[in-house]
This record gives sequence, C-alpha cells and structure tokens, in this order.
Amino acid sequence: MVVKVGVIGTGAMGRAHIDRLTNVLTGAKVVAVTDINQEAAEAAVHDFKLDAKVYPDDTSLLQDPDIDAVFVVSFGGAHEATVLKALDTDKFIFTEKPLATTLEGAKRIVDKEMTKPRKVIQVGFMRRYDEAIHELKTKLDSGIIGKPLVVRASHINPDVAANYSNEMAITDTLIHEIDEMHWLLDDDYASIQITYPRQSSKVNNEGLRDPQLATLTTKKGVVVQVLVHVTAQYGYEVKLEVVGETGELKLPDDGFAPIVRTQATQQTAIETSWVKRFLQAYNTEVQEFINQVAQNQSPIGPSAWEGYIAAVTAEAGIRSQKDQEPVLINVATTPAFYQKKQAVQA
Ligand code: NAD
Ligand code: NAI
Ligand code: ISE
Repeated sequence: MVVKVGVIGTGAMGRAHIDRLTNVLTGAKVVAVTDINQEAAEAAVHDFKLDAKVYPDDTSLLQDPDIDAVFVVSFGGAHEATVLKALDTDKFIFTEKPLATTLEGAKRIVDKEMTKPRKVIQVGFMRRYDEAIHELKTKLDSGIIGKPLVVRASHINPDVAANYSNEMAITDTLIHEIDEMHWLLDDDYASIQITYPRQSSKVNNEGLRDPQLATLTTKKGVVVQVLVHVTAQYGYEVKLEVVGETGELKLPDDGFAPIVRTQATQQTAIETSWVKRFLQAYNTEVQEFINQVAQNQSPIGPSAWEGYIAAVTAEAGIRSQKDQEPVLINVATTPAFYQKKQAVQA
C-alpha cells in the first residue's frame, strides 16, 4: 500500500519532509498540501512536481477521505489546533515538535488521543533516530562507563528567525534535549533551572536572551547541563558528553567534511543547518512512520505522551526563565494507553 500523505505547513521543514517523502523514501505519496500562506503551498507543489491538491486550510485538507496520514509541519504554536482536529478523523498523525507549546495544549491532545482505540500520533523527536546518538545510548546501556552521573550538551544554531521568542529557546530548541535526555538516561526529570550568562551582542530579537544554560536534574540524581546558543554565527552543531562512574561517552564531531591542512593551518567545515546534520535521522524516523501506517499499525516512535512530558518540562523551564530559580517537575504516571503494545488493527 502506498500511504497517501497530506502536509500541513510547507515552510522550510515542510518542504524538507515533502522532498524526502517524494524523492528519497519509499511507500508514500504526497497527495495534498496546505499552508496559511497559499503561495507557499502552491510553490511546494510546483517545485517538487507533486500531483497534489492545494487546500485552503487544515480543516478542508483533513476532510479529504483519500488521505491516510498527515504531517503537521506548521509553526509550533499552530500544532495543537491542527492535531486536535486531525484526531477527529481516522488519519495517522506525524507532528513536528513541539507537540504543543503549552502544557495544557499537550494535555488536551493526550486526553483526546486516549479516547481512540489506539495510538495514532508520532512526534518528530528525530534525535533518537540519529545513528551516532543511538550508538552512544547502546554503549551507555551496556554499562561500559557504569552509571551515568553528569551529562554535558550544547545546542548551537547560527541564528534564528525574526519571530523567535525567548520562550522558543525552550519550546522550540531545548525541547530536543528535553526529550533526548529523558530517553537516553531512561530517567524522569525532577527539576529544571534556566540561567542567563552574559548576553551576546549578536541577538537581534527583542526579549531573547542568548545564550541560556539549562540544568535538568533527574530523579536518580543525574545532572544534565545544556548550553542553548542560537545566535552563535559560526555554524549548527550539537554536542553531547556523558560522564559515568568508570568512563565517559562523547559524540564525535559531526564528521561531514574532510580535514584540510594547508598554509600552516588545519580546517574542517562546520554544518550550518539541521537539514543536513540530521538528514539520516529525519529519513529514518519518517520511513519508520510510513512503514507502520502502510501496515495500518500504530506509530512506534516518540508518542504524544512523550510530547506531553516534554511540554511539562518546557513549561517548568519557562517559569524558571522568569527568576532563574530551579522549578520542580512532576509528571503523572504513564497511562496504560501509552504503555501497552498496540493492536495491529483498529
Ligand atoms: P517555517 O516557518 O519555515 O514553515 C512553517 C510554515 O507553516 C509556513 O509556511 C507557514 O505559513 C505555515 N503555517 C503556519 N501555521 C500554519 C497552519 N495553521 N496551517 C498551515 N500552515 C501553517 O517553519 P519550519 O522551520 O518549517 O518549522 C516547521 C516545524 O518544523 C516547526 O514545528 C518546527 O519546530 C519544526 N522543525 C523541526 C526541526 C527538527 O529538527 N525536528 C527543524 C526545523 C523545524
Ligand atoms: P517555517 O516558518 O519555515 O514554516 C512554517 C510554515 O507553517 C510556514 O510556511 C507557515 O506559513 C505555515 N503555517 C503556520 N501556521 C500555519 C497554520 N496554522 N496552518 C498552516 N500552515 C501554517 O518553519 P519550519 O522551520 O519549517 O518549522 C516548522 C515546524 O518544524 C516547527 O514545528 C518546527 O519546530 C519544526 N522543525 C523541526 C525540526 C527538527 O529538527 N525536527 C527542524 C526545523 C523545524
Ligand atoms: C528548529 O525548529 C529545530 O527543531 C532545530 O533542530 C533546532 O536546532 C532549532 O533550534 C529549532 O528552532
């Protein structure tokens, strides 16, 4: 079965997903698109030579009975409304992160999904699919460095769009580490604290503090420190280092470019965008989602519940931004709906 996909939001990431669904992966066809900017939707159809309908909005796209799955790739603040509407249909839903930008919004989504016979949502937390990060977790789980004690990470963007707000440092950027570390350590968060180092003069967005340091403490006592630096100018990269009882695990440099030695210098190019850095991870997460839908099976990737846990943690992070004090985190026990193996058929 070829999975018929509708894409809601055809900006940078929507176009990247359309490209992979159309030209790289197997088993899917983009049959419909929409964007609040109609020209962006029409341009996607033209540029990727799609045989696809352009709908005026998400509501009309979601009414198309010929669509099996939707990709919600609009601005983060628009995800909740679209996902809630999509839950009224029988379509599978791949939503980019964040699941919702508020804790209440994420709760509304999990509450509604739980009224369905099975899980239908996957959240685009693609870090889990990155081969290098996955390998690091496999090593950690093998016990090779003993129990994890401290994690140090960095999330570097060269710059951000004009609409990027201070809260988005948490809901749009740190949200990746919030999900990643919870998964990596297989541990729950107990608290989060955001502190502001010296402000970079490279910040153009009003109200944005950059860089920011997030300190997450887990229930088992692991301290995770993440540097979020989104106006770093020099490139795009993520760094990760786990300190254990008997050793350390560290993500290698991205290794995309050759080392050039010339004129008494050694240079390596650094990526500038997530599109290339996480290309393999995006392809793997989306192919897995499509394969599940093709067999009419629930997604097995990051669930709406994991999107909810991230939203609870992000909300605590936003509260900490106000006075830079630690904020306690309490996530309810995982509901049975999100624990059980899902049935093959609806
Ligand atoms: P973008 O601004 O380039 O594109 C967003 C598009 O959505 C725009 O074309 C906009 O007109 C459209 N849009 C907004 N609200 C809409 C709505 N209600 N209905 C239909 N269209 C709507 O943004 P982007 O960089 O493509 O980001 C899109 C999503 O992808 C975000 O959720 C973002 O968090 C996510 N993203 C994820 C990663 C990742 O690494 N996983 C990287 C980049 C972006
Ligand atoms: P973008 O700004 O390039 O595109 C967003 C698009 O959504 C725009 O075209 C906009 O017109 C459209 N849009 C906004 N609200 C809409 C609505 N209500 N209905 C329909 N369309 C709407 O943003 P970008 O970078 O493509 O990000 C989109 C999403 O992808 C975000 O949620 C972002 O978090 C996520 N993302 C994820 C990444 C990842 O690594 N997983 C990387 C980049 C983005
Ligand atoms: C963007 O939306 C992403 O998801 C990228 O992976 C992240 O690095 C960036 O900070 C976000 O804005």
